[in-house]
Amino acid sequence: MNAEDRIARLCGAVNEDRLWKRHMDLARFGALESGGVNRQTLSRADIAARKLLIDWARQRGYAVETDAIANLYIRRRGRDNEALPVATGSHIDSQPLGGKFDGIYGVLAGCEVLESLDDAGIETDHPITVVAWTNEEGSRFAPGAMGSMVYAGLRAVDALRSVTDAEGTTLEAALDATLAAMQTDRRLATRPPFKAYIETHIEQGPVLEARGIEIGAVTGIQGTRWFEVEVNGRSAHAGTTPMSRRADAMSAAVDIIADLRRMAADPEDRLRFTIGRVNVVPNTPNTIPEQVRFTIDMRHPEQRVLEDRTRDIVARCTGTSGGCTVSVRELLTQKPCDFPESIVSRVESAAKALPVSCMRMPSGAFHDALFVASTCPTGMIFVPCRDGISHNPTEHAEPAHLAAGARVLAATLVGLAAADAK
Ligand code: HGY
Ligand code: MN
Ligand code: MN
Repeated sequence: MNAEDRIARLCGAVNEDRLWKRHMDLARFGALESGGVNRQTLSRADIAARKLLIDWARQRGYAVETDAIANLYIRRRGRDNEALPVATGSHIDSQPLGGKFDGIYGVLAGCEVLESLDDAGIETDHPITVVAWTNEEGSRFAPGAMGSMVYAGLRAVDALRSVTDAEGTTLEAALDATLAAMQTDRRLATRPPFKAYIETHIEQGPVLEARGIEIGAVTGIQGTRWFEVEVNGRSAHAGTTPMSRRADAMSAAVDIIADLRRMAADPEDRLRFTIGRVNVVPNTPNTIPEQVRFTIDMRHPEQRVLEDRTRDIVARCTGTSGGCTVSVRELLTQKPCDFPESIVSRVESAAKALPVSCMRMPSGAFHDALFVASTCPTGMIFVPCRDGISHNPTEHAEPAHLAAGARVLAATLVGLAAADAK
C-alpha cells in the first residue's frame, strides 16, 4: 500500500459518530444545567474524566503514564518503540462556565487518531502519544498552562505546590488526590521528549466560520501576560467615616483600573486587555474595603508592545494611591511564538489532500502548544466553532468539522511518525 492509500485508509477509519459521542460522554463530567461544563482542574469531575480516558486507553492496550504535575500521556506503540514519539493533545479542564469542546477536542481527536490507526491496521515507525495537560485554563489555580509549562521546564512543580484555590485548597493537595486516583503504568521523573507536537483545537473566534473554511493551519500564538494587582487600605464603618478620612481600597482600585484601561486603548484593536477577577475584603456592603485584588490578562502579537505595556502597568501599580498601598506581581509571562514553516505546511498539505478547505491564521487564545513549542517542532490545527463563541456554555462545534480536524491531524501525525520524516 503506498503512502496515499495508507492516509486515505486511515482517514476513512476516522469515525465521526465515535468522536462526537465521546465529547458527549466527557461533557457529563462537570455538566451544567445550561448545557456547558464546569470541569475545574484536578477536581472530582476532572479525575472522573481522566479515569474514563485511561479506561479507553487500556481497552486498546496503549501505555498510560503521568508525571509530577499529573499530565496524562497515552502512547500507541511504533515499529521502533524507542524512537521519539510524535505527540498531540490538549487539556481536559474547563472554565467555570465552559463549553463541551475547548481543550477536550484536542485530546479526543488524538484518541480518535490512535483508534483509527488500529482500525485501519496501520503501524507507524515512531510511537504516537496523546497528552492531556494539567490546568491549562488557570481558573482554579493561577496561572494557566501549568502542566505544559512544567513539561517545558518553564516552571518547577515545587514552586507551584503552595498555590491555593478560592477555597484554600493547595495545588499540592489536589495533585496528590489526582495522582492517587489515576491507575497509570508509570510516573515519569523527567519529561518524555517528543519528535513533534500537533494540537487540535476549536478556533474560539469567528474567522473560519465567517469565511466558510473548515481548517485553520495555525501560524503562531500571540504573547500573553497575567498580573495580580493588590491594593491595601483600611477597613472602617461605611456610615460614620467621612470620605476625607478613608483609605478605601475599592476607590483606589477603580481609579487604577480606569488609568490602566486608558493605557490599554489601541486604535488598531490588536491589544487584548482583560480584568477578569476581582476579590474584595471584607466584601460587605457596609464596610469600607481594606483590600482589593484584581487580575490583568494582556495579550499582543508583538513582544515589544507587551514589554512597553508591562512597564506602564508596573509604574501605575506600585507605591501608593488614594491613601492605599499598591503592588503588582506577574503570574504568567509568555512571549509570542511562530510555528515552524515545516509544520504549518504539513498541516496545509494534509488538509488539501483530503480535501478540505484550509487557511493560515494566528491564534488569539493561548494553548499548551505555546509552551511545548519551546521543546520541539510544534503546530496547531483549528476547526470552526459557532459564532466564534468559547469560554461560554453555548460553545458549539459541528460533528463534521470535528471529524475533518481529526482526519487532518491523523494525516499530519502519520507523516511526522515516519522514520525518514524531517
Ligand atoms: O486563556 C486562553 O487563551 C486559553 O483559552 N485558556
Ligand atoms: Mn483551550
Ligand atoms: Mn480555554
